[in-house]
This record gives sequence, C-alpha cells and structure tokens, in this order.
Amino acid sequence: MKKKVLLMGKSGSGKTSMRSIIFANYIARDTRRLGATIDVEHSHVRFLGNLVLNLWDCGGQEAFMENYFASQRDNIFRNVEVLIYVFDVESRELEKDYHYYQSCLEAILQNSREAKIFCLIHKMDLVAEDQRDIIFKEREADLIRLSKPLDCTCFRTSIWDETLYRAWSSIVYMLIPNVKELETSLQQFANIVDADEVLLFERATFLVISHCQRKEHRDVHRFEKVSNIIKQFKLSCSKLAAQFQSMEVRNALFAAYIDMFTSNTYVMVCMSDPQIPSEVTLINIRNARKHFELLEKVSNSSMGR
Ligand SMILES: Nc1nc2c(ncn2[C@@H]2O[C@H](COP(=O)(O)OP(=O)(O)OP(=O)(O)O)[C@@H](O)[C@H]2O)c(=O)[nH]1
Ligand SMILES: [Mg+2]
Repeated sequence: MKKKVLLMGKSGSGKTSMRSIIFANYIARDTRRLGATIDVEHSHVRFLGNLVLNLWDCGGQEAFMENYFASQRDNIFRNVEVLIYVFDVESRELEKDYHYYQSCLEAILQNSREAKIFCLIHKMDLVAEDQRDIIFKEREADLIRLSKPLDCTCFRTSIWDETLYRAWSSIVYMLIPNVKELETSLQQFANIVDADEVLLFERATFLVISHCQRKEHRDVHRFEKVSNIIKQFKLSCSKLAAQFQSMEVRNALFAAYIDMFTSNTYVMVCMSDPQIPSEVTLINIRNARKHFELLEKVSNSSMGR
C-alpha cells in the first residue's frame, strides 16, 4: 500500500533536513551540508511491512513553487494522502509564506479533498525558550483559520531536539491501518507482564508507533527522547558493523528492556516491581513475539489487497 506524502514549504525551511534525519540516518549536524532541492526529489520508505511512504520532497524556491501551482499542478497534487507543510519560524516573510500555503491548500482541495494536513512550525530552537509557547500558539491559530474549510494539525519542531520525532511519530501513527488492534494487543501484553509501560518502535526509523501506559509518568517527552537516544546509539553500532539488538537499563526504582521484537519493530518494556527478575520479563517478551508477528502479517496482507 503506497501513500503519497507531499513535503512542502519555502526554500531553506528544513524539509530535506528532517526527511534525511528521520528516514536516511543523518545526524542534525550533517544537514548543514545539504544543498537546495531542485524541483521534486522522490523517495520511497518502506514502513511496517507493506506500508510504503512515497515522499515527494518539493524544492521550495519560488520558481519551483510557481511551477507546482501551474504546469505541474495535476501531477503534484493528485492522489495526495498527506500534506506536510514546513514553516521556518524565523521567516521574515510570514505573509508570503501564508500566501503560498493557501495556494497549496487550494490545489489540494481541488485534487485530493481527503488528504490529511500537517503544519510544522520548524526551527523552534532559534526562538528563546520563554517565547516558544506564545509564538507557536499564535502561528497555530493563524494556520487553523487560514486552512478552513480543511483541518490542519500543527506541531512545533526542531532538528536539534526530540520534537521532530514527536511530530513524525504522530503523523505516521495516523497512517498505520491497524493501529487500534495493535494497541489492544499491547495493552493485553502490558497487563500480563505487569509492566508500567510498553512502547512499540518502528524498526528503521525508531518512531513510536504504539504505546500502552499503566502508570503515570511525569516526563511527557520520554518517547521522543528514547527514540532519539536509541537511534543515535544504533547508528554508532552500525558504524562498528554491529547490529543493535537489545539493552537493559536498571536502577533501584525501575528496569527498562529494549529488544528486537517483530520483523518491523522493537519493543520497550518498563517495569518497577523489583520482585520480577529480568529473565522472566525477557521470556515474556520472547513469547509475545509470535502473536505480534502474526498481527503484522495479517495487517500486511490486508494492506496488500
Ligand atoms: N536552527 C535550525 N536549523 C535547521 C533546522 N532544520 C534545518 N535547518 C537548517 O536549515 C538549512 C536548510 O535546510 P534544508 O533542509 O536544505 O531546507 P529545504 O526546506 O529542503 O530547502 P529547499 O530544498 O530549497 O526547499 C540547513 O542548513 C539546515 O541545517 C532546525 O530545526 N533548526
Ligand atoms: Mg530541500
């Protein structure tokens, strides 16, 4: 099942940077070397078995943009399932940015009425910390108003912290067809092993695709932090030609296990009961594999239809 994803926004807003970090193993620093994208760069990302994201990274220089809206209009805006529009928060040309965004929505409205729309207010690291909330709320309100009659979901992002993972996890989450079933199974699994929390990560990107929480946790950014940290660690492993397989982190208060799970996922299980030895949890994880592998297969074959 192929889903066409348009990545748009003005030149230099950070589209190719985020795509390279999430899908091509770049680290943030490397993106400084990226050149401007010429016309449209296509890439296919295989995601959870049969789900393939067909990314159209559309170079944002004005000459290209004008072209998308005129001679390439049908080609670009037909059969779009997701539009991700990236705004540089530091842009000095807000009006113009909004104007292009609206032209884009108009074309979507004509050609792909059902597309899901996401706006990323990007490069938030450049805004003083105490201003971020205020500016984001302002921009979000503007964009929701400008998007009518379509709905848009806004995220604040930066390649320099975990917010990028949060945004892309949420976007991908909305594209996975059997996400509810996955969640129900994860809930059952968490109950059986008596975990505080269980997370499921997509294997290649390490984006969180499902989770079940049974105990409160004060850090609302923990998923993205873990994604970010483990992905960096995985990259370090691969530089040594070693494949990351599993890890166990433990202190007096908790134990966390990260392990390869199905062909497309890693799992993380957090436990706080000191009475339960590691071996038991590891066996439980191993035993759950078959069930989740089956779930994935079933959803893959139904997606393939
Ligand atoms: N400070 C900061 N810089 C960023 C961020 N994301 C990207 N950049 C920088 O912005 C510059 C331009 O990024 P690109 O990804 O090439 O921009 P683009 O949107 O693909 O531009 P076009 O291909 O011309 O449309 C690069 O030097 C990146 O390092 C961010 O979150 N914060
Ligand atoms: Mg680019």
